[in-house]
Amino acid sequence: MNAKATKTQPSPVIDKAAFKAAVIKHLHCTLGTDENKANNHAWWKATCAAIQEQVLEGLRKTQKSHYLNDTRAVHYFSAEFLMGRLLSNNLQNFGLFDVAGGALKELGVEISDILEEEPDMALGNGGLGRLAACFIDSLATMELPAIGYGIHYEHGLFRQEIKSGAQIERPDSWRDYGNPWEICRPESIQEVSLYGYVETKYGENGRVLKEWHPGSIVKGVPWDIPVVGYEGKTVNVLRLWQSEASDYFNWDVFNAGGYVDAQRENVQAETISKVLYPNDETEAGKELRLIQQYFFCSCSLKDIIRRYKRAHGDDWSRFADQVVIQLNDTHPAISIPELMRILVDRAELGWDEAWGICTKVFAYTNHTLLPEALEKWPARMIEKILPRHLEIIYEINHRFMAEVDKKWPGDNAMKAKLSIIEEGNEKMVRMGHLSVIGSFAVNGVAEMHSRLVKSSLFPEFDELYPGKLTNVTNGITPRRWLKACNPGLSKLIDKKIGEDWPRDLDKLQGLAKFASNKTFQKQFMKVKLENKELLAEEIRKSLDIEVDVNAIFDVQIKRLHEYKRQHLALLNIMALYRRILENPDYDMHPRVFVFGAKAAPGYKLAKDIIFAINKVADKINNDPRVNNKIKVAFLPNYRVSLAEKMIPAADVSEQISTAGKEASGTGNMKLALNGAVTIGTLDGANVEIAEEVGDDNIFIFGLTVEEVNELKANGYNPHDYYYKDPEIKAVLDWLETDYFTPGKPGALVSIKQSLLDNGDPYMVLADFRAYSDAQIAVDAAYRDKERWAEMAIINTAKMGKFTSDRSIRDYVERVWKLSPCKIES
Ligand code: H53
Repeated sequence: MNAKATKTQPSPVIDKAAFKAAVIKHLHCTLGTDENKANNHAWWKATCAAIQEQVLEGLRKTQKSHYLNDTRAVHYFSAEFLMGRLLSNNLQNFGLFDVAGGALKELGVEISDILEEEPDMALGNGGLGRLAACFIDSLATMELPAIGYGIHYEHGLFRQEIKSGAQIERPDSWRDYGNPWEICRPESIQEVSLYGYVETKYGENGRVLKEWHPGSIVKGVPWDIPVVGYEGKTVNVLRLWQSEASDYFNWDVFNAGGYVDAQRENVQAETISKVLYPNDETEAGKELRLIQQYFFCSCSLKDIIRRYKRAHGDDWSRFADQVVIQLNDTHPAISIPELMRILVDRAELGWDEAWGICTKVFAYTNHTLLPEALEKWPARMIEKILPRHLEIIYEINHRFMAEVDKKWPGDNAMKAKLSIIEEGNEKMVRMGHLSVIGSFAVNGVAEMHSRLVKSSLFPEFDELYPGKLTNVTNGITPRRWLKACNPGLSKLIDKKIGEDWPRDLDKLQGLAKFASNKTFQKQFMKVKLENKELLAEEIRKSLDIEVDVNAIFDVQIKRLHEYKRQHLALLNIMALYRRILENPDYDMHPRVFVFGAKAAPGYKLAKDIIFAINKVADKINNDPRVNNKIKVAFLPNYRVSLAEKMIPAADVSEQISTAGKEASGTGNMKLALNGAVTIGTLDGANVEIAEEVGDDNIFIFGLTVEEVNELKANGYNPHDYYYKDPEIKAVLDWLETDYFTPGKPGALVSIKQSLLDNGDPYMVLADFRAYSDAQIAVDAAYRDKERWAEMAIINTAKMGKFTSDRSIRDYVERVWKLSPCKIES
C-alpha cells in the first residue's frame, strides 16, 4: 500500500497565464523580438527573465530580513563554484517547472529544448567546486544567512573535444551572449593593491606603523548570482569578482598619448579573472594564480567589513560574532594575513586583539592528502606581489614557533616540521599550516579522510590544538541530483512515500520496505530503463555508437587522475575483450562502459589514458567477434549538465581509487542516490556508503589503507604481479603493440611504463585481480533481475545521510553556530 502522499511541493507563486504573459513581455521588452521571430535562445532568455522577476523579489526580501535582524552569516570563500545550469533549478524551487512547461507549450515551445540552450556555468574543476554549489543550495534551502564569494572567470573550465581519440581543449565562453542571472553591482566595487614596497614608520608612543605603497591597483567588480532555496523563500547570493583596471590609474598615461601603455595596464588587470586554472588536485604554483586568490579574498573581506561597519561602525568587538568565513581548501588562505593587515595596519588594532578576531572568524576545510595538491608558495613570490603579507606571515610564524617551543621545548626538528615556512633551496610558505594555525576549526570531508588528516597529515597540530580538527562528511543536493535530473524516479518516489523527501532525505528510508516488492521493483527498473534509453540516444547522437539498453550501464565519471584509476577500469575492459577473443562463448551479460572525464591540459599521462580508452573503444566497438557483449563510450566534455543525463541511467557506479587517496568523492553519492550499485574500494565516503547500504548491496574490493601502507613499506614491486598473473602481463604487453593504434606501435606504451618502470604509484596492478573478480560478481548479480532491483532500491533508500543539508547541519552545529532567519514577506 502506498504511503499517504504529503503535499509539500513548492506551490507555484504565479499561474500559467501570468507566466505566459511574463515570457511574452520579456520577449518583447527585454529582448526586442517577438513570438514569430524568436529562436530557442531567445525563448530561453525570456523564460529566464520571467522567473528572474520572482528571484529578485525573493532576493530583496531576504536581504532586507537579514539586515533588519542583523544576522550572523557564513561567508563561503571558494576559488571554484561549479553551478551548472540554473533555469530548471530555479523553476523547480519556485514550484514553477510544470507551470512554465505548460505556458511554453501554449506558445509552441518545448521546455526541454530551451533548457538545452543554457550554457553550463562551469567556474570550477570538479568535486571541490561542485561541493561549493551544493552547499550554497542547501544554505538557501535551510534559510541560513550565507554568501558565497568567488571569482567571475570570463572563461570557465575548458570545453573538451575528442579528435582521433585525443583530448583537445577549447575555450569555454559561458557568458558570450549575456548571462540572464547575474546582476552587476557597481556600487560595491572594491580596490585591490598589488606589488610595491612597505614603509616602516613610528607613530605615537613609538608604535611601529607599516605602510604598504602598492605598485599597482586593480578594481574588483562584483556580479551577484541569486541562489534560490527550495520553495523559494530564502534567496542568497553568490558574489563573484571580476577584475578591471582601476579608473584613475591609467588616465595620465592615456592623456599623455600613451594609449598602448594604458591598454597594457588594462589587459594586465583584466587578466586576473580571465580564466579558471584547469588543474584539479595539483598546485599551479603560478604568480597569476596567487594574484587571483588574493584578488578575490581581498575584495570579499572588504565587502564583509563594509557591511559590518554599516551596522556596527568602528566597534570591532562584535565582528567575530557576526562573521564566520569558511575557507574552501587553502586557495583562499591568503585571507588570513589580509584580515590581519586590515585590522593591524588600517584599523590600528593591537596584534593580539587582531589575532583574537582572526582565529574566531576563519574555519578551514581540507579536501586532500595528496602532496601535489597541498599548496606552497615561494616566499619570494609572495614578497614581490604582497610584501606586507609576507611580513605578517613571518610574524604569525614567529609567535607560533614560540607556542611550539612551549609544547616541545628545544625540539628544533618539530619546529621545522610545523613551521609555516619550509626551509630549503627556496623558502616556501605552507598554506595548509597557515590555515590550520589561523582557523578555529579544521575539517576533513569524510570520516576516513578526517581520521587520516589527524593521524598522518596534521598529527602534531591535533596534539597542539585538541578538538580543532573535526569531520564533516560531504553531501549533495537532492534537489538537483534526484528531483530535477531524474523526474521519472522522483515521481515514483513521490507516489510511494510522499513529496517531502527533497527537504528531508532520510524519508527515502521509507522505500526500503518495498525493496523486495515485485511490483515496485518493476516500476523502479522501468524508470531506470527509460533513463538508459535517453542516455543511449545521447551516446548515439554524440558518438554514433549503438548500445543495447538491456546491457549493464557501467559508469565512471570524474576528473581524470591516476589515483582515480580509470586505467584500472581500462585494463579490465581489455582483459574481458581478450577473454572473448580467446573463448567466443565467454559468458557475460552485455555491458556498456561509459566514461566522462577531463584531464588537466598539462597532465600528460591523464591525456594518454583518455587516448587509450578511446582507442580501445574504437577497436572493441567495431569488432564483430565481441558480438556486442562490450561497448565502450567515452562521452566528450563531461560537465554538470551531462552528469545530469548520465547519473540517472547508471546501473553500476565505479569508485575505484587507491585506498587513502580520494578524500570523499561526491559522484559516488549521486550515483547511489539514483539507484546505481557501487563497485568500489574502501576509500573516502565509499566507506560510509557501504555502512549505509550494507555489505550485500555494494561490491567492495581491493587493498585497504592499512594494506596499501604495509605493501608500500615492504617495497611494492609491480613486476611481481606482471610476472605472476598471465592476464595482467598479456594486457600490458598488448598496450605496446599496434593492435589498438594500427601503424603506430607504442602509442599507448606510457601507461605500461607508468605501471611497471615508474613503480605503479597507485597500485593498479596490486588491485587488478580483486577488481576483475568483483566485476565478475557484479555480472552474476545483475543476471538475477529481482535481486539487482532490490539492491538498486536499497541504494536509493539508504542515501539520506548524503544530502548536503545534513553536511550543512553538521557545519552549523560543529563550526558555524548559525541560526536560520525567517524571511518576512
Ligand atoms: O574535493 C571533493 C572531494 C574529492 C576531492 C576534491 C578536491 C578537488 O576537487 C580539488 C582539489 C582538492 O584538493 C580536492 O578530490 O575527494 O569529494 C569535495 O570535498
